[in-house]
Amino acid sequence: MRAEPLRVRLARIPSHVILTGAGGSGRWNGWNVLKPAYTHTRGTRMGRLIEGTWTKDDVVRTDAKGRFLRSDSVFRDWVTADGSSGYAAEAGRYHLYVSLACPWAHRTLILRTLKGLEGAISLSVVDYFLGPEGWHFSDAPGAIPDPVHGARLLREVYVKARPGYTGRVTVPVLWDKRRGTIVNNESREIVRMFDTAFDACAREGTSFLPAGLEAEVDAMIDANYAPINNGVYRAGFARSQEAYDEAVTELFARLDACEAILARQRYLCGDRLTEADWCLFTTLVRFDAVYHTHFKCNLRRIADYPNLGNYLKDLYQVPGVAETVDFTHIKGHYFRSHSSINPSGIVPKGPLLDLASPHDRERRYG
Ligand SMILES: N[C@@H](CCC(=O)N[C@@H](CS)C(=O)NCC(=O)O)C(=O)O
Repeated sequence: MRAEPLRVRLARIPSHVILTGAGGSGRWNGWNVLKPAYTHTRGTRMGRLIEGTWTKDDVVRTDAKGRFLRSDSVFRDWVTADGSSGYAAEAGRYHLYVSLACPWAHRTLILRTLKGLEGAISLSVVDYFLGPEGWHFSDAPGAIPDPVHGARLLREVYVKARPGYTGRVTVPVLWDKRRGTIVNNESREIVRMFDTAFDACAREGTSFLPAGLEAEVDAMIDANYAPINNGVYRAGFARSQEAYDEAVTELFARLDACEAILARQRYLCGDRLTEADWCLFTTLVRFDAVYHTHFKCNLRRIADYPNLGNYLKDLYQVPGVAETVDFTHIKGHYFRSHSSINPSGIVPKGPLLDLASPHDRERRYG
C-alpha cells in the first residue's frame, strides 16, 4: 500500500496531540510527528553544572525502561557536636539554603524550627520557579535572598564551594561560613545533624531520634524513601507506561502499609514523633495538592485514608510546622516549572484542604 502524503496524515491528528520534533534518533521519521508528544517528549529541561560551567542541555534522567533516576547528593561532610569532623556545631557558623516548594529541603526547615535553631543557623529561601537557569533568589513573597554571597543564582554558591563542580544544583544546602564551603546537600543527613549535633545551640531540647530507636527510625526512613518520597517523582517523571505503573503500584502499596502501621500507633515508630515522621510528612502534605494530579498519583488522596489523613493533620498542627508549609511556593513550583508535564503553566486553584481542622489522633492514642 502506498504511504499517505504527510499533509493528509497531519490533517487527521486529533486536536489534543501536540506536535514536537522527530524524536530522539535525529533521523526523519514521518510517523514520529504523529505520535502524542508524551510518548517521545524529551522531558522537562533542567540545567546542571559540568566542571563549574552551567549547561541547559539536560533532561530528567531515566534508564532504558523509562524509569526516573535520581542522582546522589555530592557534598556529604558532617557537622558534629565536638568538631571532630572538622565542622563543629557552633551558633552563627552555618547557613541553610532551601526552597519552600521542595519536600527534601522542607524536612531540614522543619527540624531547624522544631529544634529552635533559627537564631543559630541563618536561612535563605529561593524563588519557587525552577527554570533553565536553575534555582534563583528573588524578592518574591516568601523568598529570602542570599546574605552570605549576595548570589543571584544558587549555582554560584556551588561554584564557590567547588569551582570544578559537576552535578545537579539542588536544595537543601548547608553552607559553612567559617570554611567557605558546602558541608552537606543531602536532606536526610542535614536532618540528622540538626537533630543530634546542635543541642548546645538549640532552644528546644526535643529529640526526634529517641535513644534505642535509632535503627527503627532509619529502617522506617529507608522503607518509605523509594516507594513514597522518591516514588511520587518516579511516577511523575516516568517516561514509559511501564515505569509509571510500577512506581504508582509501589507507592500505593507502601501508603497502604503506613496506613496499617498508623492504625496501631500514633506515629510511624510508636508513641514518639521521630525523624521518620518528618521525612514522610513533607511528601504527604504535598500529595493531594500536587502529586495526586501533577504526578498522576491518583489511586487515592491522603484525605481518603482515615489514619494517614488524620496523621497528616496531627503533624501539620505541631506548633511551628504550619508556618513552614507554603502552598503558593509548593503549587507554583511544580505546576509552573515542569513544562513537559504541565505545558500551560496554569496553577490550579484547588483542592480545598483543611489541614488545620480537628483530627482523631490525640483522642485515640493520647
Ligand atoms: N537527595 C536530595 C534531593 C534534593 C533535590 O532533588 N532537590 C530538588 C528540589 S525538590 C532540586 O533542588 N532539584 C533541582 C535540580 O535537580 O536541578 C536530598 O534529599 O536532599
